[in-house]
Amino acid sequence: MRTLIAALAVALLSTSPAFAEDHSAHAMHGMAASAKSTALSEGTVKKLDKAKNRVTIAHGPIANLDMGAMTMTFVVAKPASLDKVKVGDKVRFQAEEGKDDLMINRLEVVK
Ligand SMILES: [Cu+2]
Repeated sequence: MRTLIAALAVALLSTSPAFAEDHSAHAMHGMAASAKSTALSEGTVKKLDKAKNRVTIAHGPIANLDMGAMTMTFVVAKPASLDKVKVGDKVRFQAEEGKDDLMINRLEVVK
């Protein structure tokens, strides 16, 4: 009985490399990831620091960063985008990992 189980385990292990090289599964992964990273998150502007190019936002969940709702400060990729918003504005934004901090690539006011 013990040898039968061992043989089964070997058989299972030897099939797994083939499964890992399933290219269609990889393609699906790529699609899901890119759809996620372009998703916009929502929040409210709490503070603007144009000198340091930062904005503090009380944000909802950010799916692409696996982040829950919280208030935090982001660096803004395009300084001019801070001219369009003011404290209290509801915004939609796209954030991703920057060099040191999380970076906002896209920021728009919700009307
Ligand atoms: Cu956060």
